[in-house]
Amino acid sequence: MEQTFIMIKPDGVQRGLVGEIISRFEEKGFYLKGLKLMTVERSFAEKHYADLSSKPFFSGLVEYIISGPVVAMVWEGKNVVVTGRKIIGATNPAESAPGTIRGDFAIEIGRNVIHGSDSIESARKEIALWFPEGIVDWQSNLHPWIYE
Ligand code: DAT
Ligand code: MG
Repeated sequence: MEQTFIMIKPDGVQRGLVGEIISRFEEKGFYLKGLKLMTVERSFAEKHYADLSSKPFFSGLVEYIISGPVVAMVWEGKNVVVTGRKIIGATNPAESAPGTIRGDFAIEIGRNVIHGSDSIESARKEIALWFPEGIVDWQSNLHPWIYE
């Protein structure tokens, strides 16, 4: 089944939003397949955001991501990449709808609490980067209550 990479950024961890964010994905019906709290080095953050390296905000973005621990996760489910982005909300919290994570918990683009893969291909790359050890293989017994 489809998987996505979700990361709670340092502001989300510092602000005590880890449980709330995990709950939103869990309650939706997605399956938690990977989870770890970690700090990342500059070179790692630069690799994660390599596609944005030419942007003027790149160095600030990297400083922010390395400024404290983050929670790296893999979530699984039907259409989890696109639906995960909907749960997260628009990149700029000023435009994120209420009810989305960024819409409910963030104000500025440079403190937008959470990352989610933007395509199946980026999810594949990001999961490989953040979980080189692999992820736990387990199946939820709730499956027939969530899928028809
Ligand atoms: P998203 O995180 O919604 O996938 P993105 O991949 O375009 O957005 O950018 C990655 C992060 O970079 C984003 O979460 C916040 C920051 N960012 C994006 N555009 C920015 C901008 N115009 N000014 C400042 N920071 C920005
Ligand atoms: Mg992105």
